[in-house]
Amino acid sequence: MADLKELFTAVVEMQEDTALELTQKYLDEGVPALDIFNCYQDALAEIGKRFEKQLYFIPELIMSGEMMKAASEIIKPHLTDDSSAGGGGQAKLGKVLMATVEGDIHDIGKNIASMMLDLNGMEVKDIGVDVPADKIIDEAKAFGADVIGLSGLLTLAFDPMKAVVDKLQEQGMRDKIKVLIGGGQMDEQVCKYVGADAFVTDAVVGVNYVKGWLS
Ligand code: B12
Repeated sequence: MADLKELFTAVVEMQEDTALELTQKYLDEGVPALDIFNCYQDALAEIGKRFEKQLYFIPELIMSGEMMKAASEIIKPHLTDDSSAGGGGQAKLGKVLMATVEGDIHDIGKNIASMMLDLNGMEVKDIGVDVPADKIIDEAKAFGADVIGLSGLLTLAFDPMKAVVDKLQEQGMRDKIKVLIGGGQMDEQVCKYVGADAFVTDAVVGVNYVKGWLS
C-alpha cells in the first residue's frame, strides 16, 4: 500500500482542502481507491480516539464525517473501474437490505458498504439511519432480501441489532435471511450476542461474506 501519511495527517488535522486535493492527486497517480478509503477510515478512527481523550469535540466529529463524504464522491467513480471492486453491470446476484439500527445515526460506513455491495453485483436497498427493528423486518420482507446488513457504531447499537435477529426468529424467518453486522465496534463477542451470521469492520470483507452466501 502506498504511503498515504500526508493524507492521514491532513484528515486528522481537519485540513479538508488539502485532504481532498491529496485524494485527487493520489487517484491521478494510480493509488488504488481502496487504499485511499482505508486511509480515511484509519484517520477517522484516530479522530475518534482524540474525541475520547477530549482533545476533539463534536464539531471535529461532524467535520470528519463531512470530509469523508466529500472524499467518497471523488473516489466513487474510480471504484467502478477498480478490479478489486469488479462485478458491475451483470445480473444481480441477490438482494441486500441495509440500515443503520435504531438510536444510531452514523451512516458513512453503511453508505460505503452499500456502494461496494452494489458495485459487486448485489441489488441494494438502503433504508437509512435510526431504523427500528420492526421497520427493518417489514422492509426486508417487502424487498425479498436475502441478506440484512445492519450498521452500528455505538455500543448502544448492539441491542437494536439483537432485536432484529430475535424478531426474525419469532417470525420463523431466521433461516431464510442472513444477517451481517458492520461497524468499528463489531467483534466475535458482539456477533454472538446479537445472533448475527457474521460481523465485519471492513466493507470489502462484508462483500466477500455476501458473495459466499449468495453463490
Ligand atoms: C464521524 C463520526 C460521527 C458523525 C457521524 C456522521 C455520519 N453521517 O455518519 C457524528 C458527528 C454525527 C457523530 C455523532 C456521534 N458520535 Co460518532 N463518530 C464518528 C467517527 C469519528 C467516525 C465514524 C466513521 O464514519 N468512520 C469511518 C467509516 C468508513 O468506518 P465504519 O463506520 O467503521 O465503516 C466501515 C466498516 O465498519 C464497514 N461497515 C460499517 N457498517 C457496515 C454495515 C455492513 C452491513 C457492512 C457489510 C459493512 C459495514 O464498512 C465501512 C468501510 O470499510 C467515530 C470514530 C470511529 N472510531 O469510528 C465516532 C464514534 C463512532 N462516535 C461516537 C460517539 C460517542 C458519538 C456521539 C454519541 C457523540 C455525542 N456525544 O453526541 C454521537 C451519536 C449520534 C448517534 N445517535 O448516532 C463514539 C462511539 C463510542 C461508543 N462506544 O458507543 C465513536 C467511536 C468515537 C469515540 N471513540 O468515542 N459521530
